[in-house]
Amino acid sequence: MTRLTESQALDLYRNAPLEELCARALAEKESRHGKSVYWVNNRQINYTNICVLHCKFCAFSRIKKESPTAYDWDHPTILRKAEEAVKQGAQELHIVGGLHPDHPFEYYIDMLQKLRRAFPGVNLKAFTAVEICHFAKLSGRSVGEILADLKAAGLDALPGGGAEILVESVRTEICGKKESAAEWLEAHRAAHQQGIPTNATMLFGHIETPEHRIEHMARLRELQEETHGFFAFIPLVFHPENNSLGRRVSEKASPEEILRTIAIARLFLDNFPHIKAYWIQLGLETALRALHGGASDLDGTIIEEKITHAAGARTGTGMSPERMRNLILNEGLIPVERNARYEQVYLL
Ligand code: V47
Ligand code: SF4
Repeated sequence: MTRLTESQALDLYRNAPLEELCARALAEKESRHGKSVYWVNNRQINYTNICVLHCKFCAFSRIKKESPTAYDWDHPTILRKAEEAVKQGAQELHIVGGLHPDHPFEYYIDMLQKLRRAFPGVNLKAFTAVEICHFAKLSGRSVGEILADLKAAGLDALPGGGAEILVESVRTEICGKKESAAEWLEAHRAAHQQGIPTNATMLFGHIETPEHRIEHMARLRELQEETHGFFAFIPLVFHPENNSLGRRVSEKASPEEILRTIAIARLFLDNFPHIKAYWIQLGLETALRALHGGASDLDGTIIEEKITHAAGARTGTGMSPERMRNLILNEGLIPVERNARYEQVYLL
């Protein structure tokens, strides 16, 4: 397939009939992955909701440590949650949280070292680019040094959060104090250069336009061309409850809009191995439809999730591995269990 230009992608996004768009994206997905659909037995650990920022779309964070709903799990609590997951066969711990004002960088190194020592076989997919930049600022060190120390402590991969929309005008509107688009991309470039694979998200369905979404994907495609360090692209559906942006945008993206976004991502991001249908945010029904329209990954069993649920997600959280496998089989597709590094898991 010849590479889509931004204007061709925009034209397809706006004008192609949904069925045709999905069929084209499915053909592209099948040419790489056949009938396989990847999933992971995982747990999210959102270790604190205390955050120095106040992004307008975020219902999860608390600025004041004294707030009755603020929390900051200590290391024994984090280890207990990890242990519960590992006992259930988890291959990945997805660890992200707010930008805590006080914890020194050593606190996070200590967290990873304890987890690595206790659970040598589990992948640690931890800290978004925004957290990495926060650690760098707090400790007065470079992003590269921070990543090297985290890798030595056991980090396997970075999750894709914090990207939002990688267009400065939109970023200023929705999360003006957050790292810039260039800083987010630079942190991922630095991770890839050190052999740390990462994912990339896109928060859509708020004030951004289709042009912004394509520009976002274009910046990712460009970086991927240079580093080949991204595994998956994950469209995140803006949830409007309990956050100030939701007062301006009260409707969630429709299933059609979601399916179009997944399909365009598959076609435009031709150098990304995986497009993820994150069922927690898409809703299970739409996530399963997306498997027939370009998506190759369903994310995981999750167990616990706080960020989207604070903003009104109704999808529940825990899903058993058996249900995950059966859902994929029922779609006529082949479930492939993976870890955070997309290595296939063979259960003995
Ligand atoms: O960074 C915050 C987003 C992200 C809202 O890398 C919201 O495998 C919707 O990054 N509505 C966290 N989204 C989730 C995330 C993620 C999820 C699954 C897999 C991976 C991966 C990464 O959630 C945040 C932010 O962009 N978010 N508030 C909201 N109201
Ligand atoms: Fe803090 Fe992340 Fe929420 Fe922004 S999205 S306020 S950085 S927890």
